[in-house]
Amino acid sequence: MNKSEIIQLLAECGQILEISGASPFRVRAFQQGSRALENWQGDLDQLVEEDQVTSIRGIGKGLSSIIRDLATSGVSEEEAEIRALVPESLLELLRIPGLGPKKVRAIHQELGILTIEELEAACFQQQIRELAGFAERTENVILKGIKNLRRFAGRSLLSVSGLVATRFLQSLQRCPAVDQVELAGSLRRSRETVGDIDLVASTENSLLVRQAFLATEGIREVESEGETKSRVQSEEGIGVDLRVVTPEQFATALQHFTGSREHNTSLRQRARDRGWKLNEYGLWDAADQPLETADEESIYEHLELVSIPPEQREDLGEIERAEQLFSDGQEWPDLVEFEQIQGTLHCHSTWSDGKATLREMVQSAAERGWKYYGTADHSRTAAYAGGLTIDQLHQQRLEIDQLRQEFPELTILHGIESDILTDGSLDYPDEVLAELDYVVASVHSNFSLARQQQTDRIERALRNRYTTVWGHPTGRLLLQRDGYELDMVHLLKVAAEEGVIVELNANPRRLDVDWRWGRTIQELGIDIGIHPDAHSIAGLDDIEHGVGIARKMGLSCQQVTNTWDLDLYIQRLSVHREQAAAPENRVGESTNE
Ligand code: DGT
Ligand code: CA
Ligand code: CA
Ligand code: ZN
Repeated sequence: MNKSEIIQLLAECGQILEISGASPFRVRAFQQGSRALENWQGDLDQLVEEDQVTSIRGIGKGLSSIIRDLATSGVSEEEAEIRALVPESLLELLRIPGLGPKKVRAIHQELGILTIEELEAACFQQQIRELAGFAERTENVILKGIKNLRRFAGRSLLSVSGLVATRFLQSLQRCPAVDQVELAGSLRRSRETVGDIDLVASTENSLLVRQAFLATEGIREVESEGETKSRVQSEEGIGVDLRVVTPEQFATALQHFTGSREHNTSLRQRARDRGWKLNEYGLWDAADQPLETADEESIYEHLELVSIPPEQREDLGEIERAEQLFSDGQEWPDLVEFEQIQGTLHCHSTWSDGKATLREMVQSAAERGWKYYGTADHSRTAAYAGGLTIDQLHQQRLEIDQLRQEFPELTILHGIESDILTDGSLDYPDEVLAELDYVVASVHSNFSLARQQQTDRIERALRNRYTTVWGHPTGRLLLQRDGYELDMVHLLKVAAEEGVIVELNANPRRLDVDWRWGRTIQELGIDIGIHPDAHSIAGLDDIEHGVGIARKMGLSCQQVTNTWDLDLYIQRLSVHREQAAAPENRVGESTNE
């Protein structure tokens, strides 16, 4: 058993013990042990061999023998005993947001509930609200959680599947028999969640390619294998499809397996209208003669279309657009690219709930060669996240003054992520907000307000002259919860009118605002900011996911503020304030002309 499996297993043991009512001391030993192993960087197998597992801080004798057994034989007597303490199906209940081990224990003990289906029935019968520590509200939360669990089952985040895909891609790229290999499917189209990973490879020797694929690290199960098609389940629980084709078929296969299904249907219809035939194996004209398809571009060109970027292939009008561009002799306009990013706003630090200090974050921004970096910790109402008092905000300013001297090449901007309070006001008085370089206004509470109320609340915040950016507009958490109810079209119009930048939150759990609003955003001339909402140095890397979604929105670098040069960027941050001071200058249009 490998390290990540053991980490997972120890954490599960902690949960089982807690459900079973074991001593908090024992529960904590497993929780801490799991975390300790996760934070420890090193070769576990070697440590086990040398019988040095207790040298990891936070792992005692008891745990170390479990870890040793698991690492060497994959089984542990003690682990099996712990597993036997509670029915296995109770662990499934933990996947429902808001249900921790303590609640699951109560539900099981009081009502004898074992499965998600039984829990759902108990909610409908209003039995849960009768339990001590539960309320009517809990029933609704559980029901919604169950619904989401079913709806999202089997999909994974762009970030997770991206990592898994890279692992398989690299192992194929290292195989000398591979001619070309590419990512396809929803991941190549930069969808916000992914059902399974699709890879397409070309070769003259499919056996060697299949062997390389199956030799990739981290395969839980081989579901099928064959000359052209193989499918495995990765240890992360993600399916990986590999198609192996001949070099001549590569372009049409890649096009086909990139999809989307709907895009392909329209494209095939276009071929059929000419009496041609298009499928994953090639393109044939009316006389059944194969047409040259060396790359994807040539497929589109034969069909009198300009080549459409993969992110745009969703059958949402892109084929009509490609036809128009082709007949006008133009190309698909350039979409924003990661290399164009010059900095960002909306990053946290240990001043609030971040894991890295402000200095470490700034250092990393400087090392990335960024031109500007904005820190935006939580505001005072967000007590759960260590929100800053006015006093702390002033102290933070002193540290920033110091860092500005140390990092003269980087423009450090002092901002705040202000909670939008229930009545739509921001979290500090105007004179405090006025001292800041910018304000990201975000909703972090009262998610369940009625649609009109929520819309009014956010509108009020967007109309506040100190609001520079509308942070994670819908508040959704992918695969967990939907966003709050709001009138998006209306609020986007308000943002446009007020000159507020709309955030594309690049945290892979958010990717919010949703890319489907791309067209409306462009029509309204809204400027987007791709912000990582980073709580650690690694979190800054999330910008790349945001860029993928921005490309899916169809945005060019002109529409993404944090690709702009420093001067223009700084000017942009004060547009709302200045406009409010001089209403006759209202723009509401992009200022990047
Ligand atoms: P996913 O995996 O649910 O996130 O979404 P996709 O788009 O990756 O879907 P997937 O993995 O089923 O198939 C990858 C692409 O292959 C899909 O976008 C279009 C193409 N494809 C696969 N099976 C079919 C099919 O039965 N009919 C058509 N027209 N296209 C297919
Ligand atoms: Ca797929
Ligand atoms: Ca697939
Ligand atoms: Zn936030």
